[in-house]
Amino acid sequence: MRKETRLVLALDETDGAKALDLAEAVSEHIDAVKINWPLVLSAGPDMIDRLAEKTDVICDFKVADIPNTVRLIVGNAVDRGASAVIVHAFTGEDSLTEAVETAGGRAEIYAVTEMSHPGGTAFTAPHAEEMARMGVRCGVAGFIAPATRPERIKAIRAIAGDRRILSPGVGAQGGSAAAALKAGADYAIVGRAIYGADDPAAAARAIREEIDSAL
Ligand code: NUP
Repeated sequence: MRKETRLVLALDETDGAKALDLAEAVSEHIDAVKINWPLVLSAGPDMIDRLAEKTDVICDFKVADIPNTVRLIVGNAVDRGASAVIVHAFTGEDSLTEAVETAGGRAEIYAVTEMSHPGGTAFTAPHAEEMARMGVRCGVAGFIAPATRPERIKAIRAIAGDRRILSPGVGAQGGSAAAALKAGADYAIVGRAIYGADDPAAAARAIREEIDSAL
């Protein structure tokens, strides 16, 4: 995954044709597209293949399962062309290791340490550092840490070393891309603030400029 604009589009638009148009419209402002269940369930898993022809695709499936099922999900996403898959870390070392081994050299695995919404403070935050240390042992490419709590990005950065940190929670959830990057994130993940804007390309450009000025 390239690291130029430091912006990842969270493409939770559920209309497949609109999603493809959106990805195209903002392509010069983003390093990758992250897709999640809303798009895949409404427009089909073929969206992975189609988007992967144009850009790096991160499959945000937040895989949380036993190792065998993790292998089946991650393998399917990577075979379709995903550059990265997001998995939950709380499932433990065996599931996380299975994800990393299944992706092999073909794709990256990012582990969720702490979720960005208010509920993320209840169960994920108290164990985030522990999960990040486990992720490092398992060989993940990086972590998902909350732009809504930049001080928590700092805490994960202290453990992650040079692994990558991707931060959702910008815009609609109240976080700022600049603050997330200053706290140690490598990329800001932004959904509604871009795809819900009247002019998504202009919205993406504005966030990208905010990121540039923070670096
Ligand atoms: O902790 C997380 N928070 C979060 O918002 C982990 C995530 N993967 N996400 C995802 O990022 C969420 O599911 C959505 O796809 C995107 C944020 O979208 P938005 O709030 O910018 O619209």
